[in-house]
Amino acid sequence: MTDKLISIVIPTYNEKENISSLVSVLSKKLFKYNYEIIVIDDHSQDGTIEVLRKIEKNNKKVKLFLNHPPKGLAKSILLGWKKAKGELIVGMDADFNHDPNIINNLIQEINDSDVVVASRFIKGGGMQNKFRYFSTYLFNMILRIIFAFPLTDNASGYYVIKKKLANKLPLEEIFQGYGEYHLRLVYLANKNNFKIVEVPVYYQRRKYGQSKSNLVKMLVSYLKTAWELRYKS
Ligand SMILES: Nc1nc2c(ncn2[C@@H]2O[C@H](COP(=O)(O)OP(=O)(O)OP(=O)(O)O)[C@@H](O)[C@H]2O)c(=O)[nH]1
Ligand SMILES: [Mg+2]
Repeated sequence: MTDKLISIVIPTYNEKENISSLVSVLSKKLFKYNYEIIVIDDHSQDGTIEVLRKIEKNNKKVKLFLNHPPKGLAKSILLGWKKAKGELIVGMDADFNHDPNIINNLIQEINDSDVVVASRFIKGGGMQNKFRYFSTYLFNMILRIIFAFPLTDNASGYYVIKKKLANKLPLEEIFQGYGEYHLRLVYLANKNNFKIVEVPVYYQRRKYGQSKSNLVKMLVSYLKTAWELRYKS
């Protein structure tokens, strides 16, 4: 698959300290591939946009787009998917939670599957933040047992997907809210009989900057999303 264009889609909000080093790790890892890096920023206030404009000038593979207000993680990612020209889309965070060093493992697995998801909960995976690790593990057990979700890590957010197939899914419905989009994506991909494979990933703590996620809010909206997928879709 090395000849096919791969679009790496990265949403950013206040990631000034992370984005340059992420782009440089990705460039090293992906040198043998045909790729583009699509960054969708949500009008960051910390200078991320200025940093990205400089990167864009020197690196033709990097393309910056600004999300149209209102601000939103999932809708930013959808904008990235729409701008992506690749046959394969890779989704990942900018803060090094999603280890860029294993990106090639994800890309290799897509040869024999439709979707590849990086999982913290299979052999070789894990998470530096042990509280998050155990709470997310428990949450994924509930997703699997009660709501019939397909994966060990349904809320991963680090994935590769074949764009042609992805376009068969109701993308405008999927990409709403915050990280819930990933629950909808894997649930509906499985329901549509896409072949999904998981590869292990070890989540580091974010390198610099602050988390934008609110755990309690996330738990409530993720459970609501799981309920809707299981009983209303
Ligand atoms: N475009 C856009 N990007 C966002 C928004 N919120 C977060 N992001 C980006 O989405 C990614 C994930 O955000 P994080 O704050 O790290 O959230 P998280 O990984 O779920 O939570 P942590 O485990 O606490 O890091 C990062 O690349 C953020 O910069 C948003 O509203 N719009
Ligand atoms: Mg993060």
